[in-house]
Amino acid sequence: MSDAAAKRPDSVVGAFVRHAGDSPEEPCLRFEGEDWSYGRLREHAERFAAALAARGLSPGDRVALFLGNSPDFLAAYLGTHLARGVVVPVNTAYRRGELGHIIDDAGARLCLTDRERAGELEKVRDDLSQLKEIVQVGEELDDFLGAAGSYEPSLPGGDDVAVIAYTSGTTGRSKGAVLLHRNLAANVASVCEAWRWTADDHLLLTLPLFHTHGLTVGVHGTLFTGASVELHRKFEAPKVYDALLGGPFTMFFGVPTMYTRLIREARSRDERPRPLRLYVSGSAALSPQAFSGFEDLFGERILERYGMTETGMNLTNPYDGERRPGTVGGPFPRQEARVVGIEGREPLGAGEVGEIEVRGPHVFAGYWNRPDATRESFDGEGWFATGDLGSVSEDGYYTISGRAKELIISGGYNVYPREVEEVLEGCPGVAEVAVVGLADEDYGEKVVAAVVRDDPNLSAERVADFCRENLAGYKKPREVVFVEQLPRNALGKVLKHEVRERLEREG
Ligand code: MLC
Ligand code: AMP
Repeated sequence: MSDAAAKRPDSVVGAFVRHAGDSPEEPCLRFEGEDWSYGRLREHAERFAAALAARGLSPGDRVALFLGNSPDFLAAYLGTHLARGVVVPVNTAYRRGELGHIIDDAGARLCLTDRERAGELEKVRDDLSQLKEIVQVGEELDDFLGAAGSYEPSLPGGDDVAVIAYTSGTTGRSKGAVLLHRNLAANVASVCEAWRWTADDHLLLTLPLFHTHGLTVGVHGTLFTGASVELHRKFEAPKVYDALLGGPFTMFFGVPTMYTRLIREARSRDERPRPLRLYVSGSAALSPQAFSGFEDLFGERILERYGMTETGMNLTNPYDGERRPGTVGGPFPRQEARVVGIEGREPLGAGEVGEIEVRGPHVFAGYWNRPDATRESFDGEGWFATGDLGSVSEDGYYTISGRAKELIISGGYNVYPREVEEVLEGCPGVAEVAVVGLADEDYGEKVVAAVVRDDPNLSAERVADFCRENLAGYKKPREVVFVEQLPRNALGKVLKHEVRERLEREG
């Protein structure tokens, strides 16, 4: 191992504690006008750790975080790690079925939530036998922290589980990706090196913290380097534009929808923000039009990169070299990627389209309690099959051209058609349903359902509402089209491409 590698901390929380010890007064976080130094955030995190310990949390026990972006989220995240626990972040849009499954599957014993989300959690609480306690931010959290005794926090080891992050599943329920502290530390070290992230950086972060992009890139990079972040509850284009006009930021990270909305915002304004050091896009494909539209208005070439929950960041356009629109660049330092044939799994040459595989210290340890799914995703030599289709150019730029998995990405959120279909099949009046993704100007792709109804009075609104009651809002079909029948092959399988073509023609 090189000297540099040997000095790299094997956990993000370890790096955070070191910065907080060396420079407790340095700014770490700004949230709704309030400043949090490294020392203050560490103190809050340690109190959370102590409170968990007082409740009998043992190393490896799971703590679910079902709350919006806030300093409490960060303190609970770091505090759980300081108590040697495992964090299970939960998408705040999830409804009872999705929420209950994750908390139950992970066996979380405590869940931190906020006022907006607590009601949804209450609906499933009785079914969650392993969940001992729900703590709501505010008075309840104050009491929880107040009951903590003295506690000497200890840092987790690199091989300890840090996070179980749930990814939507192609069939049935979502699976928990088990990420070790050393996976996360290795990935963030590579990201910081590739993007020249230093303690002088100040990030504007409006992504949700419960997903990879906001958490393991935005937050981890900040804490790993000893930099600072201004965190917003959510992305709102006018507010972000104002912040960019006035703020001392060096970086902004977003999904393509955020960039297309910022372009629209810029077109309605006379003033332009001064250049930042780095704008990064990921989680879904950035269109070449958005890339050039942004460059025209903001004077900067967005750096596009490619990642996923199981691996963190995999491929990146170069910081110094050419940022090529429509591509996601090449592997981060110390990580590998290749394209293989879908059937034979043989490595393919430049320009040939196959499935992208990745390998390296950043790749997760496997799916929680799903040895079958873990086995299916890895070959015997550590290569992880991403499920994304693509090719690599002679000079090493990867292009994502499709998906081996049937997946819709709407505004950076993943929606598996099967999950929506399963819910809609339970909607009274629905006989058959096929869900597909169609192009959408704002969200990139949108969820559309073709429905065969056996109740002629069933309305499109009712179908969407039924979905909304049972699934996160972003999974709800934006359009519902009633059809006489679904096209099927000789084996009775629905021909999705025909459904899509028909809906495109009629849309
Ligand atoms: C919200 N809504 C969406 C939506 N987001 N509908 C479709 N697609 C989406 N992405 C719906 C809500 O359910 C609600 O409808 C209505 O829109 C208004 O809600 P909102 O919160 O005001 O939404 P909006 O401003 O449109 O949000 C857009 C967005 C947000 C882009 C700001 O979706 C977002 O923050 N996306 C980021 C996702 C992300 O972090 N992905 C990273 C995954 S990690 P109703 O009817 O319910 O009221 C990953 C790996 C990697 O992919 O490489 O990074
Ligand atoms: P998730 O499982 O939520 O982490 O989503 C990961 C998926 O997002 C990947 O498997 C890709 O399909 C997609 N993705 C991430 N970044 C990009 C990108 N830059 N271009 C296209 N797709 C992307």
